[in-house]
Amino acid sequence: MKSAYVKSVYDTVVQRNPGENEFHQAVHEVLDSLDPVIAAHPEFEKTALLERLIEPERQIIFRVPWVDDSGKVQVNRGYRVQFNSALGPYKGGLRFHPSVNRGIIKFLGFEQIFKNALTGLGIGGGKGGSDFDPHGKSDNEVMRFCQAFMSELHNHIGEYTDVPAGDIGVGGREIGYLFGMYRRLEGRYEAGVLTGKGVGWGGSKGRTEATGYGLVMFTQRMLEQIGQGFEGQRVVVSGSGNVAIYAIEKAQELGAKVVACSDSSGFIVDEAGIDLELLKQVKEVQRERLTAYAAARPGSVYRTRDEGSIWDVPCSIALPSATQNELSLENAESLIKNGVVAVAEGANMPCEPEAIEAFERADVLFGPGKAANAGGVATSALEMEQNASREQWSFMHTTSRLEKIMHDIHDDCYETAAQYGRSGDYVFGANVAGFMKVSKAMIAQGVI
Ligand code: NDP
Ligand code: 2IT
Repeated sequence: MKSAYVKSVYDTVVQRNPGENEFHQAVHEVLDSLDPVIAAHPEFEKTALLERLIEPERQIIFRVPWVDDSGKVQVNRGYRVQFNSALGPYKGGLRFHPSVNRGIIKFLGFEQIFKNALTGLGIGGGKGGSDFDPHGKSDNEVMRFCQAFMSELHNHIGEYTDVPAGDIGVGGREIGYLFGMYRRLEGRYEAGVLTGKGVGWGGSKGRTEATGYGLVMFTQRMLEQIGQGFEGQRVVVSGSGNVAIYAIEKAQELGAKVVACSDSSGFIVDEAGIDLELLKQVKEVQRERLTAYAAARPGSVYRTRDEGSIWDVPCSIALPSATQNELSLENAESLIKNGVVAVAEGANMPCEPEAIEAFERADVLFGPGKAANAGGVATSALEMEQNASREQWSFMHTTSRLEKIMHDIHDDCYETAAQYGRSGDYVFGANVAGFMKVSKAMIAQGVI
């Protein structure tokens, strides 16, 4: 960060948002890319563009009281950060995880501004969630929690204002309960208020698969730049949730062998290649841990987090798809030593800044989350398009639109980086390309 203006904006972020480390980290990375852009555009400083960009338009924090199965009243905290609506209604997922706090929701909302801009689909940036932990809760508890959460959230969302979707801990089941409560409270069928709905009641075919598929499509396009593809590659995917499962599915479809995946307790290594049907059965149907996969799959090995790291499993492509800051410098060095060729982020900000620098130094292709995992939110926008036109597209139609969007995002990032003499730097390309779209709209719309 060389520009005094950019530096002062970053100092303000740290000072005004104490303790929100993930938010500082996400802002730092974007501002770091913006130096040359700010130098070429004095109007940004004049209109306090960066100061406006780093301050959410609105932050809503609310109490969520609900009754557990034993009759005890539980109280969680709910969040919705409506970060930027210059390009369209706020759009972004809801995360239910005990680690959720204001800084985490703000980092996610901030990333979402640029990611959504990159899709070119007219969506602003927002994020929300709660420190509620769905693990070990009964279906009825999850339903009561979702209803309590929506009894406040419904005041702040709508097809033209803010459109939430899933993220960690929020999948099809939760979106169903949330939508049901919204419909009851509002007394009308406003399909476009949430995305990730079930196919058959407003959901889009291909939304479940979209983030993981899009991640692999983006990575495939990066690999083409060096004359490679997924065929014959050895792949490690962290996580075993929505993003990870469909990244594994697409990578396998393109001829790769995926040998490892993880959950928050540990990871499995399956040298024969992950049995996807078994993985789906264990995770999506039984809602079980990966230990259940290892128990059912001869030849696979389970290791706890204390017994090792998934990033020590040799691979040529790594797709971190669990959570933020799950891949450290030490992990990056291990991947590089083992010959990794490409790393692309399925999760939001899974690689620590020092890990990204190490990949760049070692000339490893690196796809940042705000570009590589944009397929989920892009397909959410396609779901909104179908809701508005009362149409239902085929799976083929949606995934071919997704593929074109991912290729366009790749090319936009690649060409933007090249324009500034930073060929191959997708972090720079994604930050600058996303920023230019949002900043142009903000300037055109005046001081708002
Ligand atoms: P899921 O809840 O479906 O799965 C999350 C996976 O990550 C689980 O395997 C979970 O393990 C693991 N995980 C969660 N927290 C931690 C942690 N603190 N340490 C280690 N592992 C952890 O979520 P998604 O697959 O939807 O989301 C994964 C990532 O992708 C997130 O970063 C999310 O923001 C991002 N993302 C999601 C999109 C979507 O459309 N769903 C779109 C774009 C990005 P366990 O079960 O043990 O908790
Ligand atoms: O991080 C993300 O992009 C998501 N969780 C998906 C958001 C969405 O609105 O589909």
